[in-house]
Parts: sequence; structure tokens; C-alpha cells
Amino acid sequence: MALLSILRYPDPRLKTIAKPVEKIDDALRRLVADMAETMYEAPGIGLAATQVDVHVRLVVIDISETKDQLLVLINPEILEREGVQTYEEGCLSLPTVYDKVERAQRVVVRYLDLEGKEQTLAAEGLLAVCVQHEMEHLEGHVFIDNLSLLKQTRAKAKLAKFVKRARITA
Ligand code: GNR
Ligand code: NI
Repeated sequence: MALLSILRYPDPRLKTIAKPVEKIDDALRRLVADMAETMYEAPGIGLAATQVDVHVRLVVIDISETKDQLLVLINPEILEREGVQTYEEGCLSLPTVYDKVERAQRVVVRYLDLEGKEQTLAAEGLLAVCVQHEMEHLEGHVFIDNLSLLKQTRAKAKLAKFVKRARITA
């Protein structure tokens, strides 16, 4: 296993639209293992392949306290959305930036698991937030893209400050 480096906003590669996974082979299984390790190490509750510069429709998620409930979504599709919730989101590609985002309260997602078997997941609350957040990465978007321009400008300034500090203290 290996830790992968996470692209940081405004890296233009984060805007890439991911292509469907064509086959579930050893290379894909290794990518999943590496993404999971990278997510747990960060630490984060989700990671989209886009964020590690691999542009296929693959997401890993684990919202459990115990970090032993890994969910691997291959070629996920949202079949249903219901209700509205607001959650203070963060993103591994936007360190130090947090903001409230409105999303569906409940989603039904169809995806392939690592065995290539079709699965359906009904998610609500934080899991639904995370699924929607990750799937947005696959479309080349990050959560601040939907905020007001003022908030986007502030987020970019905050990130620039973070990057500057990180360079000094590195
Ligand atoms: O670790 C993460 N936490 C988080 C918190 C609130 C809403 C969404 C997320 S996902 C984020 C990891 C990440 O950037 N995934 O793309
Ligand atoms: Ni993210």
C-alpha cells in the first residue's frame, strides 16, 4: 500500500470529469487500497479518485468512528434525492476551508462493489452529505464552487495563507 498525494485547489486537474471504471482488476484494487490508506491517514471521511489525480468514477468513504466500515463506490449514480440538509463541509483538497452547504437529506445510490456486483445504498445525514460531496469531485467540482463569489474569494485567500504558512514551517 502507498500514500497518494492529494491535489489541492485550485489545481486545474480537480476540474477533470471522471470516466466510468471499465474493469475491476488488480490495478483498481490497488488504487482502492491506496485511496483508503490515504483517506484514513489524512484523516478524512471520504476521498474521490479525482483528488489523487486518477480520473475514474471511484469513491471511498468511511464515516464510522472505528474506521472499519470502508465503503467503495464504483460508477456511483444517484437514483433518488429527498429533502434538504445543511452541513458544515470541509475538503481534503481545500485545507482550512469550511462552509455550510445545502444538499439532499437522503439519497439512493446505485454502484458496483469491488466484486463488480450491483448494489443500492440508501443514505441519509452525514453519509448522504459525503456521497454527494464525493460525487461532485467526479464531475470536476469542489464544494466551494456552489458558494457565493464573496465566500469563494475568502476561501481562496484563506487557502493561499495556509499554503504560505505551510511553506515557511515545512
Ligand atoms: O474528510 C472530509 N470531511 C467532510 C466533512 C463534511 C463534509 C464532507 C466531507 S468529505 C472530506 C474528505 C474529502 O475532501 N472528500 O472529498
Ligand atoms: Ni472533498
